[in-house]
Amino acid sequence: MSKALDGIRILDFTHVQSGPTCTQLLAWLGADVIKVEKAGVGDITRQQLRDIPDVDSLYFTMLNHNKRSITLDTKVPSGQAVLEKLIKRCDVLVENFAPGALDRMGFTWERIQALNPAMIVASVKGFGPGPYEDCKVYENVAQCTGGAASTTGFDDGLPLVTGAQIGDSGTGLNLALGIVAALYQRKTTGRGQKVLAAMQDGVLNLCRIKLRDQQRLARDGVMKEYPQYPHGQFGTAVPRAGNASGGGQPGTIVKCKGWETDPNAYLYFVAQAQVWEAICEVIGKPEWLTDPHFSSPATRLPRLTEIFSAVENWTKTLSKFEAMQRLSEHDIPCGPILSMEELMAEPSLRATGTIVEVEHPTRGPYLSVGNPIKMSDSSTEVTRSPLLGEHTDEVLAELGLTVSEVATLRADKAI
Ligand code: CAO
Repeated sequence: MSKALDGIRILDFTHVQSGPTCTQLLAWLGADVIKVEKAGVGDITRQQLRDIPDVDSLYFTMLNHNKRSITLDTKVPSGQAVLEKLIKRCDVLVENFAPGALDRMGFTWERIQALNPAMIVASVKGFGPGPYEDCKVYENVAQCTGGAASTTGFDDGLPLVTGAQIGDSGTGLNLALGIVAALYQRKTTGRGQKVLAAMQDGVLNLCRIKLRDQQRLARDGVMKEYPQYPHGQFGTAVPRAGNASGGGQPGTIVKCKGWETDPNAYLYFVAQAQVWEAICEVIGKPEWLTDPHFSSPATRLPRLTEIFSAVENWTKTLSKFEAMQRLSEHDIPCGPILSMEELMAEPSLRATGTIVEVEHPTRGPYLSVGNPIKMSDSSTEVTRSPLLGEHTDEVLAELGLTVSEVATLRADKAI
């Protein structure tokens, strides 16, 4: 089977998480991704959070599948000459260095354009143009500066970061989309372009419902689906809403059987208006059907605590899976809180390739998250991440380097 991005060559200058997420996705879509790493060092994540001594970490392997790795010191002249050849040969350069690093290396946008006017130069940065554009940024900084932390957690607690890597992986996905769009536009213009995905922008984009709520709060002074209503206080900024639903249907997390000892014996329950009748029947509150205090979504809003407590009295008698089964029979939206341990063991996720087992020469088999995008005419076969510099000779040969040029690179410690 052919792949969507067959024939596209990516010069992958990415490291850590955000950029590698982007280039891994492009590789899964069929692009030839050549990861350039510092000679002798490599992507810093190869060594971070190692679980087996001297073996590439899961952090690295899980973000760099289906790529080739070459080592190259791009600050010495012989290394820079190779980089020039790579720029001429590739379609896209992807990087997520600290701001200005590519320029300091001597590869400005103008120079890259002169070398290859069709090249797309795609970057992840922490911030877009503005007061913070020169700052280095990691995941949680982006979550804090993009609006996620101030709106995550409970009213009486600290701002919280979430385990979902919305700043890094989320921004990597944005960049991948920008690259694919730029490749498409190049078909008509023949020109490359710069693509920028800023982590603050990416997080804010994912927090758009909170910007919606900020404007509702400014207008009305209150938001009736928030846990602060009706007894708590609203300030001027959108408060943390705990586990309240961010949409028009109220929801929360309720305890299930075993919650006293199992930290994940919980279920997300949505009190969807369309199935209110079924909810009342299932949780044993048929009297609410005729009670005017509960008859409409609007009259229910000040009583959400009472409603969810009745739901919980019922869910506490069942395991989260039993509760989901019973609720689903009545089309009541809900979802068990699944741990990583449970997700790892879920057969349907293995069957679809969402979780894959990969064989690695020094690590042995490990699990990874596969391509979340499924295409009928461009399948994904996840292959292991490359060892450091595993493809250096192969790529240099493709670039047509002579034996003496390769010897110079070795003498310069550039590869
Ligand atoms: N050969 C020679 N030098 C190389 C090289 C190579 N192959 N690859 C990288 N380098 C150099 C860079 O040119 C840079 O040199 P200068 O500082 O002299 O310009 C240096 O290595 C370090 O790069 P860096 O500043 O990007 O790395 P860092 O570890 O200090 O910072 C990070 C890491 C992530 C904070 C920073 O890269 C960043 O802010 N990136 C943008 C935002 C981003 O993607 N953050 C998410 C990271 S995932 O959590």
